[in-house]
Amino acid sequence: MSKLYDGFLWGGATAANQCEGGFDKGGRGIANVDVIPWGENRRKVMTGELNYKDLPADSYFPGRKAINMYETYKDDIALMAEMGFKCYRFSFAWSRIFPNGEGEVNEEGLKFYENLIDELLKHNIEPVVTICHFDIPINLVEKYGGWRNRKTIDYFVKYCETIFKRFKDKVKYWITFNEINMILHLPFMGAGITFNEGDNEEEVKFQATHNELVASAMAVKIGHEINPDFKIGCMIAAGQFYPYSCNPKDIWASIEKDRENYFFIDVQARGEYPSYAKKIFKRKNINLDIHPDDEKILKENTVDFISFSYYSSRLVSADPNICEKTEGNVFKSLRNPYLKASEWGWQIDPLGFRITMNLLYDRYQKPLFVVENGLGAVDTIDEDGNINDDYRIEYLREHIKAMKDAVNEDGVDLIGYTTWGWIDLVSASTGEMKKRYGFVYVDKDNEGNGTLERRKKKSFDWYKKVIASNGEDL
Ligand code: BGP
Repeated sequence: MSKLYDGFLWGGATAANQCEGGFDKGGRGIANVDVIPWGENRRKVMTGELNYKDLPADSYFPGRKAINMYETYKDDIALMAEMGFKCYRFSFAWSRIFPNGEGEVNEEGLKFYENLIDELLKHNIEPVVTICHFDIPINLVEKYGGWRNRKTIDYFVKYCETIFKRFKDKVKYWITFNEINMILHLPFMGAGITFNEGDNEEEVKFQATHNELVASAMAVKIGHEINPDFKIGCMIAAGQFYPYSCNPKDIWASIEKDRENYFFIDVQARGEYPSYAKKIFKRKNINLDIHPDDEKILKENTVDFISFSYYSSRLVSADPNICEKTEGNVFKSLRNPYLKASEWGWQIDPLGFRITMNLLYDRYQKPLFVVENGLGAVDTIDEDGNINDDYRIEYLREHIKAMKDAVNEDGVDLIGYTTWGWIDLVSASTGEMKKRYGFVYVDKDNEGNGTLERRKKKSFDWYKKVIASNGEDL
């Protein structure tokens, strides 16, 4: 039975807005993620179709308190240590460090992350920090329009400089923007964008994208100046698009769909806008404000590694009559008759994981880092108090096998693997607690009721064994 190489970074992942809570504690400012509600309005606010200011007064915002890791991080880190985590991927809440995005830094916020990082290091857990996981201080949204405005680049760079300097000897792995391709699908969540009448919405989204791409490259630049040993990566919501059939029209459709996602990494890993993108902008009359130095900054500051989330492959057809759709990480896909799906309709495809990793590695030839993979499912507690989540174990087992094949059989250079939501947390797409990913159960429901008590699931000991055997004992 094969294992992974010594030093492989096994661990788990979370994001501040989905686990931390404490939105009004420690001097933290309000962010876009605090005004995204649970329920039927969630999607409309995330896409910018509904302005959060027009929400009903009794809306419930699950990210504000989440699972309260702000106060329980020490106990939670002890659970990670018990599982043998080698790394923990988490995000800083930008508005905890710069409450308004501009102006003074909040020392209490920096201190909070310093304490958390020290606690990880005490347990020999390598911190992997996402600088921006879907959040932006609301002041930058209201005053400048979020990432649609170039000014936001400067505030982001200031934020990066502050954290890089503070943690230069404690954090090595940094990820600039989580799932940067989400801007095109959920522009308010991904970039703090709301739309005005008369906007060319595509142009606004691609301008925000350009601003984030430049900001990401600037972060790489100053990060490497502050500590040349930093490893700074990009992050994409990955999952290969398959063609529905061998009809060349389907093949072409799949190439075009993949480019919508590869586009971001093409810029971040190769350092320039791909030629197909320039043609698309021209055809769609998208005119971007690109400053003279931008191209140089992008070219000279490509990422050190490519991180990605993988939950599912995707399927596309050129034939509009083939239209049975399924859900999956916000990306619409046709239903693949060869695959089973999760309770939320996300299709389960471990071989697709190997395929995706190979294609990413072939295309960029840079180290990869799997920073999200997992199964969102409903868990039930038995009469004797156990949670037998065999379905989760099965999902992870098959994906880890595929990942080992990509490394050991195909030669993909892979830094590590962090499962999404190692502890139950608020779902990004639905705001639910019921959609659980964790090895650790958290007592909280969709409406916000519960004791927040933590309870190990069956998968807890299973993952512990996987890590201890370096992926051999599955
Ligand atoms: C990704 C996000 C995460 C996470 C995950 C699972 O899109 O980066 O924040 O939530 O998907 O998705 P969901 O929570 O919608 O099930």
